[in-house]
Amino acid sequence: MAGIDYDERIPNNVNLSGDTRLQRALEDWQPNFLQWWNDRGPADSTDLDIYLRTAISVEPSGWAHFDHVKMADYRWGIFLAPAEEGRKINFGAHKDEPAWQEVPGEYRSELRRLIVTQGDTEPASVEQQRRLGQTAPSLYDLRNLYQVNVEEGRHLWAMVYLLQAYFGRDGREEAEALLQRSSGDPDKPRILQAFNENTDDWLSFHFFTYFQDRDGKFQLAALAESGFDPLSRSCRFMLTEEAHHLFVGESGITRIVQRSCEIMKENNLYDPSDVRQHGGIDLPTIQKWLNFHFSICLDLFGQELSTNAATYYTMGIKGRYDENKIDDDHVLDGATYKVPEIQGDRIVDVDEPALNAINQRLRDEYYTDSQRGVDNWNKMIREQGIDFQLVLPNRAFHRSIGPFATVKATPEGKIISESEWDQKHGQWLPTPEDRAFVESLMKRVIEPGKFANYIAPPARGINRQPMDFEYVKFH
Ligand code: BYC
Repeated sequence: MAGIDYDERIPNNVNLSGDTRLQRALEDWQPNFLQWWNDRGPADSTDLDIYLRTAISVEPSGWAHFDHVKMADYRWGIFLAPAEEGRKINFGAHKDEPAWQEVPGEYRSELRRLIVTQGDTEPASVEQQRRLGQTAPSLYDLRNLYQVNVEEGRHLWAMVYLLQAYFGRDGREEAEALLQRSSGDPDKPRILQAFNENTDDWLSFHFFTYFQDRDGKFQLAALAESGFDPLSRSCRFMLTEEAHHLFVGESGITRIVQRSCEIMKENNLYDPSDVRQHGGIDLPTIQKWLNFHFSICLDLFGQELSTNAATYYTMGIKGRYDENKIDDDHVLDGATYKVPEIQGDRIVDVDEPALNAINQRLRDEYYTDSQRGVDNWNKMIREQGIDFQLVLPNRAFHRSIGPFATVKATPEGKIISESEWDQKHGQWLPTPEDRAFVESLMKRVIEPGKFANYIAPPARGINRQPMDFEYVKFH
């Protein structure tokens, strides 16, 4: 069942040709998508031949197929993970009832809202990364950027399919609106704030894929628990692609940190900031970027206490991470969860109804998962004998959503006055000078096997290709 029909205008495994109304609606949307990709997708990429991985089957055993593809010929399609026979809803008020194959009428607007919010992030990320190809540090990295971009484009298709197939006229309007909002546009911004930020340099790109795509991992996993089966199946397949994006981020930062350490050792430097004079990105600068990206991503989990999230959970449309592995009643009757609260100038964890703390729980899990890569980077720095450690900032630092949005805090989580913040935030977050410095290093390298000076080569090539493989062919 999982074969994908590439002869169709829209490759799919949802038997699109058996539903002419839907097929027509999607074929109407397709030229607008292609126009959007042209105008706001990867700049100057149309004529490139890129070594891409495409889905040929959704079975875990081999959906990835590698080949050079001309960007202009790339085909986005609609792929759902295979249906699980007899799947049941495993949480909320409908626990143990069969999963829904159609939208339950009374939950329609909440479901639509979740799908629209998820869908909005996908084109947003492509827009944010639009110009990065012009400064890629190698062909290998350029190829990874485009791989990420085409998959985010496909994730947009996945959400548009759900909107058009299950939400009638409203869904068609929402599908159009997904192409009309635009990252950073003051009049029609993207829905979630982190998706309106600039991602203009490759240090930002790698932190984006490490931190922001990790929000994607957790949100998609929570939506994969949904009682609305088509959403669950879409998200399950999207998650398989997300793993590569996280790899790009984690290995990208590893390579930048590694290079920074190498430059210190090659030149007998003791002060990490001296790395700048040798064309590398120094560890304190990397820490500032980390602080920025991590803190804006903490906001992506919503308010610490959220009745929206409680409602989604009770309705059975958005669950918790790994819902099945949690040992409780899955309705959260009388359960509590620790949530941070500001008391004077102190942050105190207090017990709140677990139902209202669903967002907080997911954020906590995200925090723990984010720490793992940081530990690996620190291990590498230590092994080089360098006295510096990267640290995730406290959850109160630089927040715009939830109780911490009303206060200023240091990366260690000490609440400080506005005036102290004004004096010191340049020590913790990128300043215009820091950004100008990092931008000054962003020069395109396209000779096969060569890498910009600030980033080490990867440990191995994509799909076991040699390092000097022509991952992207220019014509
Ligand atoms: N920015 O009750 P709350 C990905 C709004 S990333 C701006 O806590 P809720 C990807 C909120 O909308 C994953 N506004 O909200 C990664 C609400 O508005 P109203 C994306 C925000 O609903 C990289 C109000 O504040 N997927 O896939 O519990 C590349 C009250 O908040 C923000 C999803 O997010 C914010 N950060 O939680 C490509 C999953 N946060 O009602 C792709 C779908 C909150 O007052 N979305 N607000 O008008 C959701 O599950 C929820 O919408 C959220 C928010 C978790 C985001």
